[in-house]
Amino acid sequence: MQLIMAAASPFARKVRVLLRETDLLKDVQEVYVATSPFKSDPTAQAANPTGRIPSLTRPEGPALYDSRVITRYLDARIDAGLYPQAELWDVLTLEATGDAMMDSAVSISYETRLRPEHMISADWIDAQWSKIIGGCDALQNNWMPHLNGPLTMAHISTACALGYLDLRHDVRNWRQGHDVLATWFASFAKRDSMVDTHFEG
Ligand SMILES: N[C@@H](CCC(=O)N[C@@H](CS)C(=O)NCC(=O)O)C(=O)O
Repeated sequence: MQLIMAAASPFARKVRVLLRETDLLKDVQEVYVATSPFKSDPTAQAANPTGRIPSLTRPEGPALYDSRVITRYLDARIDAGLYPQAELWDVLTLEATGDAMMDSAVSISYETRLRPEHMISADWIDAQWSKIIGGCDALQNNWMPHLNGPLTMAHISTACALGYLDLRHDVRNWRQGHDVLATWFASFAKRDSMVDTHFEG
């Protein structure tokens, strides 16, 4: 199998952390591409008609895409236990929370990095950032017992979202008012899977 990905993508990082937390890295080749909303990479486009990454080629059918589909598929392949039945709806909601924070964070990156300066909307950026802070609030106020429990995709999605905030939006300081979440992340970020997928660029 091939994972079509970029090192900076938080969505791709979810899958890459999963591969390292399970025994699946040996079965998946990581294929680096450079893609953007304005210019899709041909390999990314061939695997996913919308040109987005990550996508996963697999032997038994067409490529899979959307990180949540890929992580669910890989988990099911080896019964990795990252979506425990007893907590399934909590895990899925938490994974969705991390993904939504990534959506907003990536959208701020596109707004600031890809648009001509005179077209950048400060209101749009502020609105997206308030969604991210809403996610941090909810994680810290409601979900720490889960995040302090056995590893699930909720942990991985949360950590990849926070890691991306550090990568691209460090100056906005998501840690302010989120000390408990920040302490959790400092510890989780030391895992080999996170260190191995850490990107600065
Ligand atoms: N919901 C998707 C989001 C994927 C996504 O937005 N990926 C970005 C990179 S971080 C992308 O491919 N952007 C290029 C584009 O939008 O064409 C997922 O979870 O995989």
